[in-house]
Amino acid sequence: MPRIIFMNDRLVPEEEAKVSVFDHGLLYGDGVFEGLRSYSGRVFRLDAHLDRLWASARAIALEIPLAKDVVAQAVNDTLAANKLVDGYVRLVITRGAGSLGLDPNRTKNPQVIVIADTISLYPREFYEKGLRIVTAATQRVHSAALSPRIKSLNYLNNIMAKLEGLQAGCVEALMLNHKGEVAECTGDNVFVVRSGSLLTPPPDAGILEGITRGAVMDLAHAAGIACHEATLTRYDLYTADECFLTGTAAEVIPVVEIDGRKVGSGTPGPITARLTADFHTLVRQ
Ligand code: PXG
Repeated sequence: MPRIIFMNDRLVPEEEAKVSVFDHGLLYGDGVFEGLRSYSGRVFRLDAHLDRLWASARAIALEIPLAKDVVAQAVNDTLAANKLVDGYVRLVITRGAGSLGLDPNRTKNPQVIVIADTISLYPREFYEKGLRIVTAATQRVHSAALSPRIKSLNYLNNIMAKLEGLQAGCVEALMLNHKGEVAECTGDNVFVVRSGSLLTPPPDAGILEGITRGAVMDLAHAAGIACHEATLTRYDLYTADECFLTGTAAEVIPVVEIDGRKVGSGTPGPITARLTADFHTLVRQ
C-alpha cells in the first residue's frame, strides 16, 4: 500500500513526495534527522526527539522552517494518515536545493519530511539469545571534526563500521573513539552491568545521547539500580557481567559475545531482563 508522506506543509502520496537533485541533503548529507517510535498510538518521548532535532539543526546552523508544535502535529498526522498505531517515524530536515557548491547560504527551502512506516526489529531470536558483536576498526568520528551528538544526514562513519560488523556476521558493531575508549554501536548506545551497577559511556566519549539510553537510565534509577556514566574500554566490556544495547529501533537488546569473548555467562542476564521488561511497560504507559 502506498504510504502517505508529510512534505513541508501537507500530506502527499508517496509518489509525489520528491526532493530536488540539487538538495544539499542529497549532494552533501547536509541536514539532520530523527527516528521515533509510536506505541499504542502515542509517540514515545516526542518532545525529547524534537529537542534533539532542534539542537542538531542549531549545531549545523540550519533553521527548521516550521515551529516545533507544527512538526509534532505533522508526526502525529502522518502516523494517523498511514493508520499506524505501533509505528516508526523518520523525520528528515534537509538544507534544501542550492548550487553545486558547498555554500549552505546559497540554498533555499529546507525540506521537512515525515515518513511513517512499520519497523523491522532484529529477529526475535536475538532478543532471547542475545547478540554477538565485534569491534569495528573504523573509529567514531572525532568530536572536534563533527560532533557525534549531531544526528546529521552524514552517517557514513556509522555505515562503514556497520559494514565491518556485517562482514563478520554480526548485525551490530562496537565503535571506539580516537582514544580507543568505547563510544557506542553504529545505531545503538551501549551499557554494561558490573557488580550490580550499570555503566555507560558519557556524551564526551563521542556518542549520540540516545533517548532510549536516557529512558533506561531513568528506569534503572526507579528500580534502585545504580547507573553511572564512565569511561569504558573493551576490557570493561569483555569482563562485564552483562552487556546490552539501547536504541529506538532496537529498544533494549542483550549482547552475549564481544570479539569472540563470552560476556558473563554467555546468556542474557537478569538486570538486562528486568530493564527490558520495565522498558516495555514504560512505552505502553
Ligand atoms: N547512537 C547512534 C549513532 C544512533 O544513530 C542511537 C545511538 C540510539 O538513540 P535513540 O535516541 O534512538 O535511543 C542512534 C539512533 C537504524 C538506525 O536503522 C538507528 C538510529 C538511527 C537511524 C537508523 O538502526 N539510531
